[in-house]
Amino acid sequence: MADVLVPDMGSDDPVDIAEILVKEGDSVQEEDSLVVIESAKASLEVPSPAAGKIVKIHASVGQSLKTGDVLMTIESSDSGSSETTEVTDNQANGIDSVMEKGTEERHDAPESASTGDVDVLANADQTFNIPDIGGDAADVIELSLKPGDQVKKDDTLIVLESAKATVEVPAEADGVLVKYEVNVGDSVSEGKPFVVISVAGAKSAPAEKPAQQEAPKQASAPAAAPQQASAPAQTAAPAAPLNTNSLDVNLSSDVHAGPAVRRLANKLGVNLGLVSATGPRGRILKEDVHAFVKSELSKPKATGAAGGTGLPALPEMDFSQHGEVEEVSLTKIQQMSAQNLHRAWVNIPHVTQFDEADITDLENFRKSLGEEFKKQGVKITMLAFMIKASVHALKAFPKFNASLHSDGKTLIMKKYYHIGFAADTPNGLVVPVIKNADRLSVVEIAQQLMDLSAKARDKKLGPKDMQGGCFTISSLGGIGGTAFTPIVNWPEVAILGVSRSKMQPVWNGKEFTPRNMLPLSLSYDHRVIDGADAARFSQYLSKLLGDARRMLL
Ligand code: CAO
Repeated sequence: MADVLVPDMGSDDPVDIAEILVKEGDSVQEEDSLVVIESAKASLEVPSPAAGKIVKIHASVGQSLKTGDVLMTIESSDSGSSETTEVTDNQANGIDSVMEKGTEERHDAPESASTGDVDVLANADQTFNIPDIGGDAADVIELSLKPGDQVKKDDTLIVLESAKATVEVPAEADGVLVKYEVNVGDSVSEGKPFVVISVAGAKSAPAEKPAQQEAPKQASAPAAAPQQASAPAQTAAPAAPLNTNSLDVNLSSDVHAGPAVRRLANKLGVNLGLVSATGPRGRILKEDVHAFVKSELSKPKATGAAGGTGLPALPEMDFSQHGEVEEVSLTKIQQMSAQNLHRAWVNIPHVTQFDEADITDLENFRKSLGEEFKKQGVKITMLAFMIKASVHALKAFPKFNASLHSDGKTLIMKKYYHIGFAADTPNGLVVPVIKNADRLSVVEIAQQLMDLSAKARDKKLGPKDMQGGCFTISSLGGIGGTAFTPIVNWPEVAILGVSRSKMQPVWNGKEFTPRNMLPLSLSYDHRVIDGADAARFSQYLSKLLGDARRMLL
């Protein structure tokens, strides 16, 4: 038996049980998430210390507990082990370290510099690094302050989100924020410099430039191409890719709120950007979210607007008056997909271009490879060829490998070719990304398709597996259907839907011949791509699939 305890979250404050992800009697694997706990500064999924069965759950949702309190008891499936093991914070992704270790991480602090006369007590720029975040990389989901802001020790500087936790990184000293070294959307890990603070009262040589001078200079300089390229992550329109880690960014990238508040807002469907903050430094408190909901509910329904968004409201329905019903919770992935798809749908003017490709020869070729590669454990599917062909089409039509800047005036043209594919899993839809598909052979792509699909089904995809996509393929060919209208996976500008191929009579100028025709449905962002571009792109793709030798050209 092993007791799972509340890990040290870096302070003596109680933590709330936000979610219990298992029930008594459930079998779990080592590292499966058991409970989500939240403090004022972080939320964390507590992992299982071992494979086994949940014998007893001692905590309930909403309960406040302290470090060391027992959350649940697990019977380890390792029957050889009879000792009682206590699961403690060392398995909880190092959150305690995040909170405590920061003070050891100060770098580049200038040594005390003597002027020859007297030491001058003045502000000095110090660069601070990302503290221990439990080994994994995490995404920057919020820059909580801006250059020129006064910083008090323990003020939140940035918010990070990894696969398992959301963490606010606090300031270690008072001062003035000079600049951030990272952007929202960046993936960071321990040791990466992330902020420069002009620390109050630090000793500095008088020759050193006042920290504040640097920020305005940067701001007024014309933006160079690389700076523009990183801009959308911070300021882009509120639509989001189908990954499981972007919810907070897109709900509220410009607001100042802790993980608990974000989670509450998420649960209530509140856009934090619309909530008035009453906390220090414009920080949104839970009370603010509740007040916002209350005020929205008290608004006369006649306005017909949902949450002040201008969208028509969908009324609450009581289906039980018509017959028996059952309420089933959506999985986390389903909830996030729903948010992301909805955002993309309402923000992007979609058009879908339908086409078909004659894959008779390609399919025969693919089948001829079957046995040979089966021995090597690789199944070469049509999707692998589609990915390869898409890379060629993106090269020929670079606008399809772009993202629209939030200013609506600039396209960010990508010089890399990362292709996502929609994968249907028992927990919902995910989009793993095959990186640098242009450098991979069809066989290597097929191998990665197998590996990433297996990871998706086993819930083993990390944030990195789903980030950075340029273009997505959603293949329903294995299931059926003739055509569909996929939703663009923002910030991409196009997505290719593939339906089931079938033998059809095709007129070759003299007679009808049986050909294997593959239906293609290309949805695109009409702000970026014109209908004529889409028709040309589809035709190009269709020709490539019709004669795969063209991919050698
Ligand atoms: N036409 C005819 N048959 C097809 C086909 C097509 N377009 N695509 C696949 N098939 C066949 C395959 O050849 C395979 O047959 P065999 O087993 O006889 O070889 C069978 O269908 C199953 O293929 P698959 O689905 O296992 O393999 P895949 O590479 O085509 O797809 C994956 C992999 C992960 C994309 C798929 O399993 C999946 O999850 N699809 C659903 C995606 C989805 O939900 N999209 C909607 C998102 S909302 O926009």
